[in-house]
Amino acid sequence: MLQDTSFAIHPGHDQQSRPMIYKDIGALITKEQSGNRHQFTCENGFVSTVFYTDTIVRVVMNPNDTPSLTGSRAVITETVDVAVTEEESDTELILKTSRLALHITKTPFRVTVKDAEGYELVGEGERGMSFQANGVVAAFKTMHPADHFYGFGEKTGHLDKRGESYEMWNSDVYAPHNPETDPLYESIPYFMTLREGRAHGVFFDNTFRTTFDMKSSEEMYTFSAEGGQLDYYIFAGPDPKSVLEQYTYLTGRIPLPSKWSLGYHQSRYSYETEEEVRALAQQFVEKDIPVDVIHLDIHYMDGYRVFTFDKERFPNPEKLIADLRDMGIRVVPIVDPGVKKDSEYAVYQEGVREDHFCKYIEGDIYFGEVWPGISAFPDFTDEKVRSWWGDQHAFYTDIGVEGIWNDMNEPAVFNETKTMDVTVMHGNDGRPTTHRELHNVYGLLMGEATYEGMKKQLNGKRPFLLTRAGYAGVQRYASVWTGDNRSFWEHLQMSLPMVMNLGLSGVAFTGPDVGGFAHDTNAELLTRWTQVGAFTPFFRNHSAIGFRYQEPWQFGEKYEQIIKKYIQMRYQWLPQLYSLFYEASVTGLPVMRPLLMEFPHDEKTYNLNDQFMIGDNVMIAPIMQPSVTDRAVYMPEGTWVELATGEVYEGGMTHLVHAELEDLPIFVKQGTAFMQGDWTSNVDKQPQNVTLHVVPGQPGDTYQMVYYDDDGETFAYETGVYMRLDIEVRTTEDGVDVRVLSKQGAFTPAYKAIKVATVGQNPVKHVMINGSVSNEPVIDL
Ligand code: MIG
Repeated sequence: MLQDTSFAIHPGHDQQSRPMIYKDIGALITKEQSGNRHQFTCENGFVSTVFYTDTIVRVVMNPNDTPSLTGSRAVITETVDVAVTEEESDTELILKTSRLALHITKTPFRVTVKDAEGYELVGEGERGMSFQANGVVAAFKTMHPADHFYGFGEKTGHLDKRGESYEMWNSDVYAPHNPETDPLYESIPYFMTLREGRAHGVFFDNTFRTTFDMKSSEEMYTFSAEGGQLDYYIFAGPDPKSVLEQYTYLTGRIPLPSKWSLGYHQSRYSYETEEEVRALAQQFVEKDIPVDVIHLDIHYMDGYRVFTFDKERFPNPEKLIADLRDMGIRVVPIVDPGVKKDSEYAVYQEGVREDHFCKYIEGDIYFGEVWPGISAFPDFTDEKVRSWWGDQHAFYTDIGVEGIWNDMNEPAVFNETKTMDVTVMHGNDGRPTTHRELHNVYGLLMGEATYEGMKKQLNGKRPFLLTRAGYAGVQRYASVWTGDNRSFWEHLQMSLPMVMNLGLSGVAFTGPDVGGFAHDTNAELLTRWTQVGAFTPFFRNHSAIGFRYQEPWQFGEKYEQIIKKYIQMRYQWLPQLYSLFYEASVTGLPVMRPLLMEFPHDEKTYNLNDQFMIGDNVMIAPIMQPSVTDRAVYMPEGTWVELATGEVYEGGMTHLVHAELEDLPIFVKQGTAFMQGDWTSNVDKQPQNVTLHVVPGQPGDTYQMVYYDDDGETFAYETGVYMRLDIEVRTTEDGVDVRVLSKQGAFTPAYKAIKVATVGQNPVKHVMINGSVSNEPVIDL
């Protein structure tokens, strides 16, 4: 029939396969300047450059209009006054700060970013800023033979991303998580390049679906987006740590977490009744296995309606929460964004009446199917909705909840596309636009709503938020777990580079489901995974419905004892970990680090996937294969002491290290020190004794560290109620010399002194504390 109508000669018929052509920005025509901002009009579009600091520059290209510099959901920092000098010739323009130089050629318009010494960071050559008629914007950048790429948030595969390409589109991916599975739940369009020991960073602040291609060419890498502006920031470095400090200066750092959130978390999809939760808690107490948090997955709700409890399964949640709290355990319930379409359900009623749900442009609410059935989705892109949603959490905080777990916030929807219709219109705080543009920030803004709401309700206590989806800046509100992995050894292995790259992307508080979520775990895997989990920033055992239960005691006495030992070890290390979390909250540096962060000049570390650092001096080399009790460990520069055996290893080479199932190889660099506390009981998490363990090195070795402590749960530290010790440890001819260089803050811990002990086989005749020798050395507080 169609042949008979004009449809037969529809103009779009042959358009599908037409290749899209990139249009180059073309030659520079005119330029203007106002303050930190330079504005360029080119043949085919417009470019702005803005210096944020002397080490951060923003470049924005808009094909159609003068670039807009507002509206970012990731960036929280304004520009500062930066001294910029300008040199111009017929062919070139150079804009320079003390640390960065933009070399701009005029015909064609190309921007190459160098450091002050003229070393190229991000270069453009034959191709530069480009776009397509369909709205795609793209940057083509020179790839150097020695470039290695890191970051990109939550990605599978190895640490070094050279030779890979990635997409950013928050996606609910149940279980596969193969090396090629991409994208996952988080979109962090940021990476760091490491080239011969020197590092710089690039943040592509575009919330559309973006692509990063370090694979298709050896000469060039590209990043592109389906729409919006080509809007990116370059961070000068010059080393991995300064790059991350610069990136997190722009997008924010983690809030200092409560101590309890750094303890062990037990979860299951789901502990289905109050009795089950009580019995679970009781088991931990009886077995004397420390646990700080039990998570409640979706079964606690009444028909999966958020902000409700199922009255049969959980008849008295307030009492449950209070009783668990007396046992030293907090309850963290899950909250999904989908609100059940049910005209008798208060949250839905209010959402409709007050216009809080995402809608099509024509005014109809968008409905999608998730756990509760047909559901509406709050429009977190509007402040009024964020504050409404935040307020709803009084439902939980009123009965003693201090932490929330956000799931399904990509948002995940049970349909072909796995998410909301991209034509849905968001309010976006007065700048309405489609879900296609804002999809990747939905989870971030739900996190903001939840965190800020809880913070208001908790009377000065620190909220804990765990999220699955996010965008750059998510670290300001939430810790991130890496979603639905499986109980495979391969997933244990892959979790290390994934968590390390998240850390390099500003998200310091992360971890995978220990033991694996889907699939049946087994005794050995759970044991080895718990050893790693004891040192990942977020430490939660979680498993899926229909698969084996995997609490610490599920595989018999032998395994239970080993698992218990490592959960306890987590608590012994808490003083050290807490100090590192403090550092992360101040500098953005992750707690768990790839070796390249500490040894950026050592190329052997550039793609070292199966070892990691805790801070700058502790290295962990876990066993992540079945039946294996020996492994190769690469020791970077220095001399390393294995904690359990006292064995000393020379750096700059690989050693074979033995580790039975009960052993986790932990090495500390000689000439450094670390802090541990006595683990006491489940209820009282404040350490009674804290010990500074000094690992003597060569005479003259000096090491500086920060020890931080406070009440662990309130914001009192913001008004000075904390204790920060800057400690220097020096190895002398016949001993060690420990000095407190400074003590700050008004917090007085329960322990009155810090013991000082030495580790390893170097004979130590005496320990000096602040200049005097002592037989029982302590740092008095
Ligand atoms: O796909 O709430 O990633 O941790 O247990 C099911 C049930 C939805 C996905 C989460 C998982 C959680 C599960 N959720």
